Amino acid sequence: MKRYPQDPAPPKASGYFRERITPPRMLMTKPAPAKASSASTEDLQRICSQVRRDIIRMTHGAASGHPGGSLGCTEYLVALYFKVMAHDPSAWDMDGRDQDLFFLSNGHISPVWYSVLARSGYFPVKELATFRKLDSRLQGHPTTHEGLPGVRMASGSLGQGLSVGIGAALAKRLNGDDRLVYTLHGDGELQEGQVWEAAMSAAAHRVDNLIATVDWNGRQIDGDVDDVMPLGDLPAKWKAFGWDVLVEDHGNDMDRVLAALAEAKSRTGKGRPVVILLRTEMGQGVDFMMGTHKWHGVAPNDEQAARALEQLEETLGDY
Ligand SMILES: Cc1ncc(C[n+]2csc(CCOP(=O)(O)OP(=O)(O)O)c2C)c(N)n1
Ligand SMILES: [Mg+2]
Repeated sequence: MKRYPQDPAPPKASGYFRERITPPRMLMTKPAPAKASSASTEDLQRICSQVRRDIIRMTHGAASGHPGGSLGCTEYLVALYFKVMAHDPSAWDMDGRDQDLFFLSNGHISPVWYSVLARSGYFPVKELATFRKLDSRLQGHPTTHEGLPGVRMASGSLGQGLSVGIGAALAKRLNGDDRLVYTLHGDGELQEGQVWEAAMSAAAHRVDNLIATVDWNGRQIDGDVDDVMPLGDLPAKWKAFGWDVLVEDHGNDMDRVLAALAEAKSRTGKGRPVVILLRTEMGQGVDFMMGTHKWHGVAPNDEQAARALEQLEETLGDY
């Protein structure tokens, strides 16, 4: 259409969109907040035992997968999903507004995450039997393509979870949503450069509604982290990148994990992102899987699975 100088100017794009933008979330009625649970330490330890059984049975059933890091991160994930996070599995959606969010960046430890998701009500526990099977929603590394409730990003490729977590935390800030974002990373994963770009940006943008945790087990896929590519003074590094740093040396002690998460939470909202450097033991709970990197990504055979299960009490019923 031909335009003449006396015609009123067309609306600017910014004005056009401003008129149609949804009202800010903070002006809407908030749904009932998702509640954190009141589970006792003993309850949580019993859940850990069952989750460890699931990890052994899933990797054994698939004859592949990553039991080592999964066993080491069990206390952290059980604490998070069964006690600390405010979340409602029955109201799960991708946005997770008004809920605490979790992103697993070291996606190879999917067995522990899938078990915790199922056991906390995101999908049927019996679906754990499909781990790593064709057409299963429980792929070896989580993806969003399968539509598995609880999974909001793909994480087979290491190094991306912090970037995604920061984006989610900024979105929460924009939406007036005061819930927190939690992320988990492997220590070997920290060798990926994107992590440090993300760390820098979180400090620059004062992303203080995010709690990142590093599974500081000292092991990675084919050796000890110190032998493959040492991380140096890790607490000093995170501090230098502008983060509030917490070191917890007992990442497989439920009370200590709970205390670390509570302390981290108390440090949110103060202008800096928070990181917990959590010392864990790869293979924790199964004697012959501890003290080595060798169980990073090896499934137990029949005899090994039986020996492992003898060490882990069945507390909630096997799937
Ligand atoms: C970008 C990228 N590089 C390499 C790999 C291959 N890889 C999978 S797990 C792993 C080791 C990661 O070590 P860590 O994060 O410490 O995990 P842990 O062995 O402690 O479970 C590597 C290098 C990958 N998945 N993605
Ligand atoms: Mg590691």
